[in-house]
Amino acid sequence: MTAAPFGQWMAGVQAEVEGALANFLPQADAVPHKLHEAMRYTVLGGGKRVRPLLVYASGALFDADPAALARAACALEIIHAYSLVHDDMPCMDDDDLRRGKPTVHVAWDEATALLVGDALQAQAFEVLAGTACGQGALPASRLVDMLRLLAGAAGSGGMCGGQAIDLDSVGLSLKLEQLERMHQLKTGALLRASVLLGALCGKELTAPELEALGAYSKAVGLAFQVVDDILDATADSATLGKTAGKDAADNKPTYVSILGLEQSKALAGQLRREAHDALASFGEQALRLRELADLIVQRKA
Ligand code: GRG
Repeated sequence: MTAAPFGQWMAGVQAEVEGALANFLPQADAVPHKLHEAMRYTVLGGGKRVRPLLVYASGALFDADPAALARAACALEIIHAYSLVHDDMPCMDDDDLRRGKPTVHVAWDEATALLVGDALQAQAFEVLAGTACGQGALPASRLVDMLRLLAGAAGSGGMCGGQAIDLDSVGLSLKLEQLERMHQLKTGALLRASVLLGALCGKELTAPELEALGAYSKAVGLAFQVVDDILDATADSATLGKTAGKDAADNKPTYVSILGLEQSKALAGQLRREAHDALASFGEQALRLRELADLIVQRKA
């Protein structure tokens, strides 16, 4: 059977995830209204949904259960959304535009933004833990592995750790390896968790399969950040839906500041090839993961 065009597959996953997110999040008319309204404002109706797309693409390789995939995809997107809210706060990046809308601390206030992030983080684990029962239930031991994977990717050994290093790096001239380490934690850890959680929603993985997915995730995670740095330096705020040129204005080390624009573009191309190579043993089955690597490198926002 011929696979659907990539754009059609992507729109289908995005719509499915949007519906599932709307369902999993607390309703805005439930008390406390303000917090729930701000949580829904944060998560719904925006973003490229790259992490859910990776979950679904990876799950397709392992005959993953659709209900489990939806929960894993939503858990990752909710963690990601919380991180954006906290990252935009005045104590961190101090930004007033996200996904083309005022940031949460601007639309409401700082206390609400803090609570939205806290509540979303807890919500993500509740959503993932729901995989234990009902449709598409996974064995308890598998679910514990998945919860541990998500916690590790989000915590001080992953995204939060990378953010801490990022905040401490302002004004410093980092070496390329140090920059890479920071981004592997800050952005790469959640992208890797997306690929692995998608796979864990399906049949048992072999060690070589796990290794191949790890190599793919590493290449894609770094490519995502290299392209993010390129876009920050070259695109405008309206296209990005967030403030452009912020890295240079904040005196942050980036791939563009260390390598220059042309070498950064070459590096993104090289990482895309590495991502494709890592998938060789999966053959045609890995079509969506290959297409996502291309999207991550070729994206304009
Ligand atoms: C505050 C704990 C904590 C962590 C923050 C994710 C993050 C860590 C900071 C965001 C700042 C930033 C611009 C990071 C670069 C890469 C990145 C995660 C960009 C935003 O992700 P996209 O492009 O956003 O997937 P959308 O809106 O499409 O979901």
